Amino acid sequence: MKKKSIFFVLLSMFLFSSCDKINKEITDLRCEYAINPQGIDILTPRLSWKMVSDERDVKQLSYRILVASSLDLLNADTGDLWDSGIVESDASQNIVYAGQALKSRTNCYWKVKVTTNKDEQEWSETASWSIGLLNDADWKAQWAGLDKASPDDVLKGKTRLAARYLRKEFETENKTVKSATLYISGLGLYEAYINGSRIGDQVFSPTPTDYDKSVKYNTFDVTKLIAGGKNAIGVTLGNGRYFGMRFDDNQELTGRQYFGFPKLLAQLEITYSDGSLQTVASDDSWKITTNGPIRANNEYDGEEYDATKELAGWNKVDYDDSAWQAAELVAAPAGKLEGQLNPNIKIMETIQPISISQLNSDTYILDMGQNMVGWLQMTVSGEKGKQVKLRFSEVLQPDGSLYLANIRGAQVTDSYTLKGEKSETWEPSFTYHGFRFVEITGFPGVPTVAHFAGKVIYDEMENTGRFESSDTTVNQIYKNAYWGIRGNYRGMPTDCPQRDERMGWLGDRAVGSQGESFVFDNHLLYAKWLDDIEESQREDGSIPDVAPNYWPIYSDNMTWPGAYVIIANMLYEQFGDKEPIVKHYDSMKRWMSYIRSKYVKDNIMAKDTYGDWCMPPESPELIHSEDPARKTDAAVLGTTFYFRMLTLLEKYAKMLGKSDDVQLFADEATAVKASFNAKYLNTETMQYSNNTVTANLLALCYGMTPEEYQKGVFDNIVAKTLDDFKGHVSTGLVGAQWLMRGLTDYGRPDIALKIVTNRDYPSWGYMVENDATTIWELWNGNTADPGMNSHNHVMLLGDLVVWFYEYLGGIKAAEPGFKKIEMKPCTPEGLNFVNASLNSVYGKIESAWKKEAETFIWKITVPANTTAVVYIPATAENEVSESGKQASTVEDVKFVELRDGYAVYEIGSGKYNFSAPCK
Ligand code: RAM
Repeated sequence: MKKKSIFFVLLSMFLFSSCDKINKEITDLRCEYAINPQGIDILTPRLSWKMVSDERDVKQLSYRILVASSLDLLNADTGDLWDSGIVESDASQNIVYAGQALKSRTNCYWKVKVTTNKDEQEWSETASWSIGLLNDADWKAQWAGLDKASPDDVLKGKTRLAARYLRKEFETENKTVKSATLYISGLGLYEAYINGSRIGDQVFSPTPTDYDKSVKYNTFDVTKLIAGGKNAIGVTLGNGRYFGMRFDDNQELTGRQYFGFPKLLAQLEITYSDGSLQTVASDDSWKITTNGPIRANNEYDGEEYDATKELAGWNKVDYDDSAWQAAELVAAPAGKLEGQLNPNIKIMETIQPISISQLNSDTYILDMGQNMVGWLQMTVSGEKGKQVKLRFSEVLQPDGSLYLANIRGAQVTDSYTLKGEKSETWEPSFTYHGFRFVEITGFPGVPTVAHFAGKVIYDEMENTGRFESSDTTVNQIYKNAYWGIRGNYRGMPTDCPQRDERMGWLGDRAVGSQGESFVFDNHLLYAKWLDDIEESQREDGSIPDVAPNYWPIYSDNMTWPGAYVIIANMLYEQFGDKEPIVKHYDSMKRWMSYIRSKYVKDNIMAKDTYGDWCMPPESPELIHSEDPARKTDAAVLGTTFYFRMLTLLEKYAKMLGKSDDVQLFADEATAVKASFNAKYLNTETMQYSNNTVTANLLALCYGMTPEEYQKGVFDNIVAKTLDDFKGHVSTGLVGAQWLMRGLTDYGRPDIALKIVTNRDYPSWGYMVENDATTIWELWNGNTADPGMNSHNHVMLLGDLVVWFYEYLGGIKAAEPGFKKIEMKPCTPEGLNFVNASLNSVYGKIESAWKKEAETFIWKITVPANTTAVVYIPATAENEVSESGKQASTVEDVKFVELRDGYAVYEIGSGKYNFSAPCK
């Protein structure tokens, strides 16, 4: 060890022993990737933590976990449920709980202590989880509701249904309340109150599922809300996806859009300090009314609220509910009750409108300045009975009125009838809109921007990534992507938030989900979506194109259902979570067997449904290209994806130790590759099929192209992109999944940068040029047929966001979950700096590079307990310095080799500052 480092070790020993405050911390304790989850039904949950340290090369050497059944025990360092003992390991993710068997309602409090190569740490902060109601017998509550419509309701076509209000008063016993827990599911959506206080700040709960297969419930600690003596619990039920929004006129109340009338399951358990338990459970002793202020609520059509019908005090004690009727016991949904682990949906941000203008005497147009998803809060005062109407759109017509053609059949109208108080502030409960503009009619007086606020609503997840560069177009595209991604999370990833669709289309998210995982901690949402997909699998093995399958479309192609297999890989690589692969392997395999036996002939999968969807059309008004030269052969799409599935399943089989399967998938992949190349690769012209960029790119990037043809095939991609598309995007959404990475991997990052900085058609920059603040569904979203023309879709992003982070930022997982990071920034001519960061499961990774006066300067942060392989653009090792010294002489920096124009080093955790002359 060199002298200096001995000095630092001694100094740090002195520092640590002389003060309690240490510069390393254990934070972010998670159970099953969630922070303090309540009511889970996983009996051997996995525990994880992060280590924060500014020091270099910090590694965990051992850990000890304590899990206790009470905080007091944990504080006394007693793990009555589990004491892992000291485990020598660097694992800080997914430690499987191996203590006492956990039962329904168990509260678990836990903490962890680690030793590192630098020191022994103090115990961490405390975290917790609780187990929900595991057995049918635990549920005393019964499903209650009203299985019929009231006079204002409409059960045909565009449905209309008033919200249902349920209430129950109860008295607590004359003892001290130790704890109170509410287990609740309200279908489609619920809002719950105890003694007038709202329980939780979630909206649109529980998150949507195929209710015939599963139903989520939420668990809340409501101890603080329980009063001595009389108490009241009240719940409002909205329709959500349970009471469908559209029925066929001739087929009343049928189809996958209709599960039933709203219903409630609620169980409040009060535990007294003497250990006794009081249960208040939903049943027919509750009262119900449909005669409240929410007259209609529907995600497509909006919410109608009549404040004159407010039921003042209905969710508090001593309310006169004699006009209400008794709730009925109704049939339980067929689906299995499950504790919801994926995040709830919440108001995540509030934005102020930027302007308001008068369109005609009674009509105003409000501009939020951003295409957003959520709802509008309004403050108004006026005469009782006056009605204000709000209609929402993403764009305006040239005359300044709303452009509603692309909303299709959605009515997107909220209305509020005033009760006549001095000032009334209202926002809806059970609807949401995708909008930038709002048409306001009937507003008493003159509305100003101050009367309104935009509530941005999506799943509560951390915004884990930051990205900016020296290019303003790139930055605006990233911002548009950020708004589009957050706007299309709704307990499932949706295709769009504004028209009468909002469905979980699989193909849109295949690679997009990976890009999104750099921006948001979307792990639990996608894990839940894989469950939705599995639940939608048919007996015969077929996987649909939409899940949950509110639109049952089983068209049997590879590119849409393939997202099931691809996203499991994303969760493993990006978050280090193997579980989705373990859990879904059999279903994936079953799907592949189904496809194989039904469609694969001579190793070719020729069935496809959507083609290279949304290939930029040759003329501005087309939705889809009609030019055969732009269309990629169905069999090319089908077979390249089929091959990709085989290679992923081979990888999964290996991980799971299924050696027979490994062999089967590997052999089949070899055979498919050979047949595919024999049939579609022209070895003279080195083109696949009709030479579309997508055909060549998929074969190349999936590793199907024999080595000797790879350069030729890539040259064709380049020629086609530059000659026929003049350096513009040359694929639809299937090819776009590999476009940016493919161009960069094979040596043309300059073309990738050109594609992303274009401001003319077709490009993401063209959208920006045309004032888009989100990503469009179509490259020609400003001119195409409005029938399929959402202004907030994320599918055309392809691998763009992955490219921003992995390539421009140089932040890529070399080992699952970023335990080892490959930091290899791509620094093309034309970009002068990139700042990127990702708060990974191990901690924050940062990469900020700039070109300054002929010098490339790169500051990076590697989280504790991880390592990185860093690539500095350089032609010789001695050109590279770290914090002012030649890099190879620095203690914590290990030179590996010169490779492909980079000097490669291995480093441990900490902050580094590299520089080298610009190449
Ligand atoms: C559209 C959807 C979706 C796409 C399908 C094929 O209706 O908006 O994004 O996946 O078509």
